[in-house]
Amino acid sequence: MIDLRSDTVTKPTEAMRAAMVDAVVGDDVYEDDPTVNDLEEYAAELLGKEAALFVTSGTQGNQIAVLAHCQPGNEVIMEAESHIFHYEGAAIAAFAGVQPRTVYGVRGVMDVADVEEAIRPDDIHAPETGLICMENTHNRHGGTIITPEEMRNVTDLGSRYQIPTHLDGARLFHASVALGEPIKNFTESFTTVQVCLSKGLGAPVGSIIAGDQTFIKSARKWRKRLGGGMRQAGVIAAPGKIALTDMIDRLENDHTNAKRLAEGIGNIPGMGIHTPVETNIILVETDGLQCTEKEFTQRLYSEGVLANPYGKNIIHLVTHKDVTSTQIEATITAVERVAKDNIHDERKG
Ligand code: TLP
Repeated sequence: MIDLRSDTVTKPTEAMRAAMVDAVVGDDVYEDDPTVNDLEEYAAELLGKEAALFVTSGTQGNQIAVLAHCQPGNEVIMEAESHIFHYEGAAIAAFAGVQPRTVYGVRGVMDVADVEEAIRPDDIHAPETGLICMENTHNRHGGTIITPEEMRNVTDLGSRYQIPTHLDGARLFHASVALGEPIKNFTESFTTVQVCLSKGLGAPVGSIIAGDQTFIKSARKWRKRLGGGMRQAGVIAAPGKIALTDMIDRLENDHTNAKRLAEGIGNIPGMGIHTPVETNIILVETDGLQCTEKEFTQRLYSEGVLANPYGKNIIHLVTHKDVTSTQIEATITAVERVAKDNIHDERKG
């Protein structure tokens, strides 16, 4: 099977597996697991923040940020297609007792005037704006990159209004590699940041959240409350460190494969590419076919390719380290076969 559902499906490398076996461990709730401490120190330095915390998942990292920054009754500004809004089971409402205020962004980039408009005035009727969130790269917009400058427009606004800013950087290293800009350029203006070790970087589990010491102290407590205080967590932190030291530069291959895949699929009659490919995510349009996107992915499955339907007439494909360029060509051939059988026939109407 060629698995293009997500870059979460990657298997740990041999080096990661060996590091798991050899990891020196302690009890991380007592903060004495040396492998976890080493990962957190390394990540804090890499992201240009005072401190960092190893958390179980990207979702947990984002939730901890909301919990640590906000009070119940606050409102959180976020992009309308963001992961926090779409895919986290309304956890910000369930756990933090806050409500989302969505702002639609072009390519995932919120217009700073729209964000300013969404900030609540000091009024007895209004919730207080507790946090502004951004996402980079932007998943549902098709792996689009938000430049450090575009992000700074929003974070500067946050500073002016004294509202903290949080970056969901599940795939931030993809943006950094694609633009050839150091990761710190993307993180420095945010109050807090979350990066995933398991999206494209190949680690089996885990994310990092980073910010100042006060935030991390609060985040550590929230992680414990959420049941995320792990004990001999060094066994999973060890591959996480390898994700950060050895697996970032190779993301360029995934971007090259994604561009080739988009080019190949874009040339197939009946198929289109929704958004120009910037990193490792491709949104494929199936409007020109007479099957639904769900039927299309079922047919692709029988051709040996796993993909996720993403919305009306849209399929989501993601390249990653476990997909070779040969498999990219095989995918194009499989898509071509399925499309040919389903092409909209004008004569039949
Ligand atoms: N996204 C997953 C699904 O939940 C959609 C995927 O397969 O892409 N932020 C962003 C931008 C993400 O794309 C994801 C994962 C997360 C946060 C959450 O990370 P996890 O899955 O570790 O909780």
